[in-house]
Amino acid sequence: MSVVYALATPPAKSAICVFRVTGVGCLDALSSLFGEADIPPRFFSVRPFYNSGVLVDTVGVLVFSGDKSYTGEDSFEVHAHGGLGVMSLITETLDSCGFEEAPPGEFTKRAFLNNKISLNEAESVLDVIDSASADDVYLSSRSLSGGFSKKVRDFASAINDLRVRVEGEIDFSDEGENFMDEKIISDLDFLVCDFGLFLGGCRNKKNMSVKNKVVFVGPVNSGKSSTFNRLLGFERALISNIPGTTRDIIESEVFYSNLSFSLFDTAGIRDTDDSIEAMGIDYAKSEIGNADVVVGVFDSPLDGSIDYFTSLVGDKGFIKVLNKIDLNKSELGDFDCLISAKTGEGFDNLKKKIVSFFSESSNKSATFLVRDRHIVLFNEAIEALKKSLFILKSGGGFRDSR
Ligand SMILES: Nc1nc2c(ncn2[C@@H]2O[C@H](COP(=O)(O)OP(=O)(O)OP(=O)(O)O)[C@@H](O)[C@H]2O)c(=O)[nH]1
Ligand SMILES: [Mg+2]
Repeated sequence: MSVVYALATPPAKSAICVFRVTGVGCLDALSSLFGEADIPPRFFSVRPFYNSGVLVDTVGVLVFSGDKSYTGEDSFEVHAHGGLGVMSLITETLDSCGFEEAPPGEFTKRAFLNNKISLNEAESVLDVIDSASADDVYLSSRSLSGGFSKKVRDFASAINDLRVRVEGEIDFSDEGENFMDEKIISDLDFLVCDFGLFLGGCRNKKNMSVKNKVVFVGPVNSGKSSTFNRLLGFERALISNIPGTTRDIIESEVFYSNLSFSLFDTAGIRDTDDSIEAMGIDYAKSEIGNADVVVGVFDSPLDGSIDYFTSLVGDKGFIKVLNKIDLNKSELGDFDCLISAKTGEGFDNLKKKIVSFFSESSNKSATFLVRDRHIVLFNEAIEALKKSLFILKSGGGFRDSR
C-alpha cells in the first residue's frame, strides 16, 4: 500500500496540530524531514522539521515500526504548532516526499486490512468520534476495546459446542456413545435466554443520541445573541446595540451535563419594511417548529410581546428569560429565569432549566452499539436457536431408547 498522510486534528488555528503518516517505506523520509534517520520507535522526541533543508518548526515526533503501529505498517506522527502556515508547509513537505493525502478513514481501513482490528472495532472508531454524549462514548468504547467482539465469539463458541454434541450423536450414536442428554435442553434454554438479554442490550447506531435543539427567540436587541454566545463560551454571533443585528439563523454546538445541544440564534422578531430582515424573521419563526426547547429572551419585564411569543411557541417547551438584570434588578414574575448575558449571572440556572427538558439518554440501559446488519443476523440466530430448542423439547432429537 502506498504511503499516505493525514492531518489528524481540525484544519484550524490551534495550539498544536498532528499529522499522521503510514505505509511501507515512509520511515525512509525521516532523515530528510528531521535530519535524523534513526529515531527510536515509540518514544516521543522533540526535533526540527525541515522542508528541503529549511527549518519549518520544532515538532514532537513519534515513530512506530511494522506491526507495532495502529495501521500495522511503518508509521510516524508529527506534533507541530497549530498555525495554518505550519500546517500548509508540512503538507507541502509531505507531498514533496511523494506521500499522498489519505482519504477519510484510510488509517482505520488499513488497521482492519492488516488484521490489527476487527470490522466491528473499525466501525467503533467512527462511533467514538461521532459520540455526542457521555453514554454514547461509554457504549462505543466498549465495542472498540473488543467487548462486543468477545461477547459474539463467546456465543459462537457456545453454539458450536452444542452443534458438536448434536453431530456427535448423529455420527456415533450407533457406537453406544451418548452425546445428547436432557442437559442439552437446559444448556440451549440458557443460551436462548442469554442471547435474548444480549440482544435487548444492543442499541441501533441509527438511534444514537440526536442533538437536542434549543432555539433562541425574542424581540430585537433583547440580548439573544449575547445569551447564545455566553452559553457557547465564545463569540459566535455578532452583537451590537443596533436592533436587527442578527438576520440569519446561526447554529453552534455545545456539550454539558453529559448531553450535546445544538443552539440556534435567530433574528429578533418585529415588524419591518426591510425585506432581508423579514426573511430572517420568517426563518426564526419556522425554526421554532424544529426546536425541542425554545428560549425566549426579553429585556424588559413589561415587554408586551411575551404573550405573542408564548402563542408562537405553542406546546413546545418554552423558557422565558429576563436578560440584562445587571441594569435593572427585577422579580421573577412571569419569567423562568433572570440572567445577565453581560455578567453571567443566572446562567447556571438557565443551563439547568434547559437540561431539565431533556430526559436522560436511553443509552443507559444499552450495553452495545450495533448496526442494522448485526440486528438482522442476531435475530436470525436467535430464531434458529429457538427452533432447535422447540424441536428438542418436543422430543425430536432424542433416541427412542431414552
Ligand atoms: N447591560 C447589558 N447589556 C446587554 C446584555 N445582554 C446584551 N446586552 C447588550 O444589548 C445589545 C443587544 O445585544 P444582542 O445580543 O446583539 O441582542 P439581540 O437580541 O441578539 O439583538 P438582535 O440580533 O438585533 O435581535 C448589545 O449592545 C449588548 O451588548 C446584558 O445582560 N446586560
Ligand atoms: Mg442577535
